[in-house]
Amino acid sequence: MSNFPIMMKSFTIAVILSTLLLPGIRISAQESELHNFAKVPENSSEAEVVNIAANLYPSARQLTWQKMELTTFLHFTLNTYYDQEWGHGTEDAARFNPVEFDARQWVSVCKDAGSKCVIITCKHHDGFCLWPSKFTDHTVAASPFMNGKGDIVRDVANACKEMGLGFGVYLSPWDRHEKTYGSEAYNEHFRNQLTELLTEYGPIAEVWFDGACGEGPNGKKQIYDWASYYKLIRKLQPNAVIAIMGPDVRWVGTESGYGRETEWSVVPLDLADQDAIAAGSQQLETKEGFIPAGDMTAQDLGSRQVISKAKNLIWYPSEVDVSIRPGWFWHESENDRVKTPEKLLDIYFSSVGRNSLLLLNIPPDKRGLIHENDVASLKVWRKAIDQIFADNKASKAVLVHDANKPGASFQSLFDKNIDTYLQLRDNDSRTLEFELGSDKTFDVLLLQEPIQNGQRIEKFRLEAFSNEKWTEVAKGTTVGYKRLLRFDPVTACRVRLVIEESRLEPNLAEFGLYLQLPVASAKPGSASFKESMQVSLVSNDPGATIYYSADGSMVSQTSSKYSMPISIDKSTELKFMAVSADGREGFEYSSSYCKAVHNLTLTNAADPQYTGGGPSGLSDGMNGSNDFADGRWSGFNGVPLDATLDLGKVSPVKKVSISFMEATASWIFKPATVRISVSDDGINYRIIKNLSTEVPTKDESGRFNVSATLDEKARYIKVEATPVAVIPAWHAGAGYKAWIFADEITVE
Ligand code: FUL
Repeated sequence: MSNFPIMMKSFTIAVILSTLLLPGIRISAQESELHNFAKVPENSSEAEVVNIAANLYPSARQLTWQKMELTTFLHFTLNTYYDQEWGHGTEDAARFNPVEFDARQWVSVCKDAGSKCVIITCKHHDGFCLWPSKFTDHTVAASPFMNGKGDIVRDVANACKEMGLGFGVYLSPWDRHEKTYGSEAYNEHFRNQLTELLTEYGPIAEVWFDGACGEGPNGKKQIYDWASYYKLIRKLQPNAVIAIMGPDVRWVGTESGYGRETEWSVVPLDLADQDAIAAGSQQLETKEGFIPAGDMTAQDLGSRQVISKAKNLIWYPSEVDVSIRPGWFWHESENDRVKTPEKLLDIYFSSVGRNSLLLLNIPPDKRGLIHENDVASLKVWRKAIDQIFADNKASKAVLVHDANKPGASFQSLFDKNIDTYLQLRDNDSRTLEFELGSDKTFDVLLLQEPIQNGQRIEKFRLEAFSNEKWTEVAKGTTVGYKRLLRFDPVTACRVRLVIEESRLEPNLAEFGLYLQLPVASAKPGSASFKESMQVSLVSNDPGATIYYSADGSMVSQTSSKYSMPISIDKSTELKFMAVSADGREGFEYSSSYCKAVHNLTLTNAADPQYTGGGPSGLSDGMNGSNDFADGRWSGFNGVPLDATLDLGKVSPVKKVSISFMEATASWIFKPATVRISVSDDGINYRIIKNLSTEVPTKDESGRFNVSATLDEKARYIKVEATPVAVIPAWHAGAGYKAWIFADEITVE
């Protein structure tokens, strides 16, 4: 583990989920029905196993699900009002009152973002139901929301229907409120609630079961009767996929938004009871279901090496779930931590572009609306995706390839339809050479396999012909439903795709070459200065025009056009955006330039990664946000903070304050000691505050503010803070140097 600040939350959840996968269940079904499940005969050779894997393909419901590409989660419950992530089950329903609730706003925001299905937390772990369930009192009916007459689930289901989106339900098996939890009666209770949701709200596209399983109100854990839940779902909503703790859709294994580079949809399913597996597979009108086994967080789930040892193989595709904010639920304090459109785009490339479906969480706020910041980020994100994928540079390409094969038509590679595809029957045809017509510039490769016939490609590369030679520009392993690769821009009029390895003959449904959006950047980036400074704006696209604003307003194509370095002599936030010659707008970026409030000197410079904007960052009039990496915080690793402010002349001083960050999970501790002193001559100091803190004994986060009030005159102010000696024994970084993060020193 490095000694840099790191985030640990998703790791914790990953562990919770991965350790809760349960063993199999005995149920029966006809194996002959199954084409997404196969038993591997004993003593099969690797080639035979690979042959079996390459012939598995998704069920109709799995295929429909995969084609959606993007779905959205709505996490909303009493947690939203209690500012927490996991409720205890004891929360008061009287607090639940989304007075501006507008399900149509929720669903239209999701739809505009490109989502094809909305999944709502009908019941989270706290047991509070967003519909008036007849089987518990802990529901919206007991809340002031619409005088107890409301039904959030119904309104969201109706809005989805109206706007043509699928509707899905998250029903947490773990229930910290329900008295019967921990007994067989709870299984009945859970089935009753499932039945309500599956019979009273129209078609259900997805049922999402969480793996988190803790204790109920009486301290007992529940043994879930999964098979009976699956049976019920298959009976009442046969088209619904059952996700995560379910047979149809697999959790990718992290909550980061990033899938595996090599992602196979066929993975081993090795349970002891063969009949149970056969019966439980996610097939057609299958009788019931099965519990997935194994560690979903492993890096390699489906390579030849892994499947050659399998006794059973299943088509079990991956879903990437991630929240647009740090938390799954809305928190006021996270309004400024909504993922940027650029981050969301990176997630898109790394989930949808890695053979997974992206399930993006957009949590409604206390008012009952999706917050403006989330809406704004989603809009720009969607526009970016649409702009990038609007123009396939290969769509007019001529395929230099013998296409006279049964069913072969190279036009099928550009028709955005995986039902039509090219069959690559022999070794010679595994190199597809395209003439693009003229020189084209591109930096994205898109490939899709017709997964209705299975997933086969194991290794490929893309080469471009320029300067009279072929050069490799990208390479990858699996393709599956969709593979997107980004690389440095290439200009060429001929390219070739070489499929180097495949399980049986490969099929290719789509081939695309695209160009990402132009990027603008400032040189230098955010900084603080004493008198004035010059800032240049540049773009990675030499033909792009850069627009900027210096008054905090959003940049558009009516903002100032950049032509020469900008001179800055007061604290300014510059915003800028590049627009390509063909009118494609890049993201808006910003850099802050802060004029030093006071002359500041540091005995130990801040770590180069966390300079707080430069040598005056601790006294530039700008406060750090809740994100230690926002560029405003000054970080000191294992060395004391020793700052001296010079007010220029002896002046009245009433208060001196400084803020520290505490984020022990990221190795950032509050200082062990803090001392503030003042002086008239910079030599003789009078101490006005001196304190020591206790070393934390568990993870802690937040701000730690220190201030001193006085009523005297001084010219120099000194702030000294020492770090804890080493990270304490209970911590993963035990024995390493701790960080101090500080911002901002204010003098009143
Ligand atoms: C986790 C839950 O514990 C979180 O609260 C959230 O619902 C996430 C999608 O799944 O397991």
